[in-house]
Amino acid sequence: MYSPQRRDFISVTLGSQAGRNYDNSKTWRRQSCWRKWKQLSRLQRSLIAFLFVFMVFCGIAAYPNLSEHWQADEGREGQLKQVKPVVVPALDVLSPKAPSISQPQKLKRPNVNKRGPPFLQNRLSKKEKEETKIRKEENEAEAIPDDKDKEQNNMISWHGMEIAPGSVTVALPNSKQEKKPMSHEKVNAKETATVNEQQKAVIEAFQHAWKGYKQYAWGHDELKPISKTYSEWFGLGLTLIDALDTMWILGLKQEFEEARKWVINELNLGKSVDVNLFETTIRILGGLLSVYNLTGDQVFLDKASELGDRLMPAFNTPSKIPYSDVNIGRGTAHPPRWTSDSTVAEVTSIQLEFRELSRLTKKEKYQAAVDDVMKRIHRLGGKKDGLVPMFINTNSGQFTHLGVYTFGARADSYYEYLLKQWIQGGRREADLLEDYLQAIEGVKKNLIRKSEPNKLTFVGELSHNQFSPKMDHLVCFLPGTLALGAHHGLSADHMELAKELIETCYQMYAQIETGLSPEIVHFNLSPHNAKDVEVKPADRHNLLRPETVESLFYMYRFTRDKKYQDWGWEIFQNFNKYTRVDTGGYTSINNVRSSENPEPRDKMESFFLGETLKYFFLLFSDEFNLISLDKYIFNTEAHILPIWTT
Ligand code: DMJ
Repeated sequence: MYSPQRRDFISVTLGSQAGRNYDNSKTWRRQSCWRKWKQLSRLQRSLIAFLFVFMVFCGIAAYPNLSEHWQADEGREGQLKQVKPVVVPALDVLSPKAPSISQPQKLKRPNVNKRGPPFLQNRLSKKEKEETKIRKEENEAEAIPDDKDKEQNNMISWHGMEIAPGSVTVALPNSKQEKKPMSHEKVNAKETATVNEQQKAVIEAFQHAWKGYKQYAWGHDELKPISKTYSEWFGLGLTLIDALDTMWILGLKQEFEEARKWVINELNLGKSVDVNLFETTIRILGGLLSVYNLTGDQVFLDKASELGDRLMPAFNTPSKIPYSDVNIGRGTAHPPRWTSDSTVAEVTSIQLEFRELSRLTKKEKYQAAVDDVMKRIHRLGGKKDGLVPMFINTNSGQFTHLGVYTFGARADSYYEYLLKQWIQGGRREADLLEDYLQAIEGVKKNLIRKSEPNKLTFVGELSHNQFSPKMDHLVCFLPGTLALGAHHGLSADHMELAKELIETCYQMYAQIETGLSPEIVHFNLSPHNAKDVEVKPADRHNLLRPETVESLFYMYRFTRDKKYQDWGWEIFQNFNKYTRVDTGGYTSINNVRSSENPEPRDKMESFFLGETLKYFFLLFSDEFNLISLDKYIFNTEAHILPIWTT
């Protein structure tokens, strides 16, 4: 409340003004000010005069800084006005140098709004501080984006969630850079993005496949599109989970939401069922981790964490080399009935996922288990120039069936995961790199040949020193992996080999009647034969596999040579021509050599949605930061995991 005295003062003042006709004229204001000035004491007038002079002085001193600041602001505004808004919904990633109009508002969102585990957010902000420090020390000429650029790289999805951090890789290696901690950049996603005609065709294909799955196989492992039913492998909704991150990337909001609800309400990881450790890890654990990393939605990390725990009994073996099978409900594990061997590719292609699970949960046990497998294999005898046999015994921990070497089934992703673990871990784990480099020298020395008459470079197999010109379609992951290694600073020779091999993989489609590759080809080594590629009757099937499309994606990203997109488009059209089922879904086929009757097998593998269509979508994109290969790696099932920065 006011005191009575104060109230009087106010009422007198107001009363004198209220009694006037207030016209706000300059004359009235001038007269009133002058009268007030004269009413002041000499001391009051001197004080006011002094303050006035002081303020004028300060104003003159501050002028140069202010004017710079204003000029800078004007410049930024000018820049923002030039950016065109984008129109088509799909998740996309901005180039660090291409801010959108909406971004500055997003920057103001406080950190607390970030979804994702609190420890991750804390680490991020610490990391950002460290980076600022490191950046200040770095030479400006390294052209690292400034903090504003970094902030503009926050990734916002169409759910309004900020995407959990990726990390950064690096400008490529000189030894000085190798030793520095890698800086962390967040990535920005537009809520909308341009999607070109080819990408739209991929979205349509996905929706067609999803339509069949939803109608006839919802919540089951695989769609049988011809018989309009499903098949069960583990009973864990394999296709649905494999497809989650693809839907996210393609911007299929409604489908994603429905699938997410199924994961929350229906996915039962406690059921008593024997699952294959490798397949469950790459498809389900990898799928859950990927979509968690893209969305920051805790539900996916919780499920991943539960699954990780349920898979851990597989490592309870005398050698610590895991069994192939685990009952996730009962917590028991065992090898296949007929042997105590595990497949080398299987026990060495679960590492990216278990390591990432440790990072996210801060529980070391997952990473410790899989790192132990790699260490043992690193030390093991029985390799040939870095090439590994296909089997390893879970009791002795030794390789078995020595003398047979392939880059195809049962060994393939061992090589892929050597490189990708090295990249995932920030390119520090020297043993992984050493094993990878040795293996690539080993493949060059022992398995690479050229076919006749067209001199296609291919990767054959070795069985007890006998060379076989047999190449699985699975081997077509290799050009992509070689290119990825070269991008991360390994020898330029790797890129040259990658270019030769991707040409061969493309020819495995182009030289076949349906334009689709068989599962296995035999290359011709005789100068008297007319054709490079031969297909045995038992190998004529096509399972909608991704490897060639995967490698085309890497090759296009790194070379920007449009021919890789063109080859991919041809293959995509042939999938549509020969494997699309009218009532929904796509089917694997038995005979790629018959365009008249390719013989549908009535099965849509989960990797068609998880991998093949995802790689097509990314291949056709010219947004080179859409899932940047400097920030993410793909697991062997095309699930997206961040490259670590610490
Ligand atoms: C997928 O499950 C994975 O890509 C795996 O590495 C190999 N087989 C299929 C795809 O062909």
